[in-house]
Amino acid sequence: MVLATRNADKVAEIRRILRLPAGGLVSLLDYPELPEIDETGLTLEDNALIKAREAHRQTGLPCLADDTGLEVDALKGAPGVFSSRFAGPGATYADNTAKLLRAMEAVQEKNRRARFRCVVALKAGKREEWVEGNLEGVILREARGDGGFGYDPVFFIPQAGKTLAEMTLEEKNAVSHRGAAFRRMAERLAERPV
Ligand code: ITT
Repeated sequence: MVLATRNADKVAEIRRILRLPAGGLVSLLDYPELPEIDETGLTLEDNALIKAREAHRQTGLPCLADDTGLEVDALKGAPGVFSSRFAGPGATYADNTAKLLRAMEAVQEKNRRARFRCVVALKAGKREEWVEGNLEGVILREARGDGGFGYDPVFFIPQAGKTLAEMTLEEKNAVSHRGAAFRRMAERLAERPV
């Protein structure tokens, strides 16, 4: 199976979620010659399917894709499907997080709820399926911790008393949107292999 992503942070997490050995997960990082996939969809489901279909077309192999968005209630669900480009094309994780904190400066504590939503799509021959995993949390006013990636340093989990960036990889995977979604997809594949 090919994981249709070039995000090395996602690959590292997914490898551990699926308990695969080092080098045991092939991704588009292993196919540098293939062109970038345009994420033209308006929903996470659309973009996950676009990535899985296109990688399947390019490689001929069964493909899985992950599309993830941070939905902030006070921003009416933004950045959502635009999470990777919130601060513009080519934005870094730090640029996006800084823009998020600025946009939320005037938002009171009780209104800072947000969630990560991760959609994982499968494309194998004619077969197309997708599953979802969610994680609820609160956006802090400043970054805490240096683990994880993306918006993790400002995403606080009240039940854990930590941000995702203050968790170990195992702790994050046990509670995360991506952990839930990939475990669901692994169950589907165990019931009905490709
Ligand atoms: P691929 O499309 O190649 O998979 P990407 O980084 O563009 O890589 P997405 O389109 O799913 O992936 O963008 C989601 C963005 O949301 C990502 O760039 C991060 O900024 C953020 N993100 C995704 N998962 C996250 C996580 O577990 N924790 C924190 N931020 C995350």
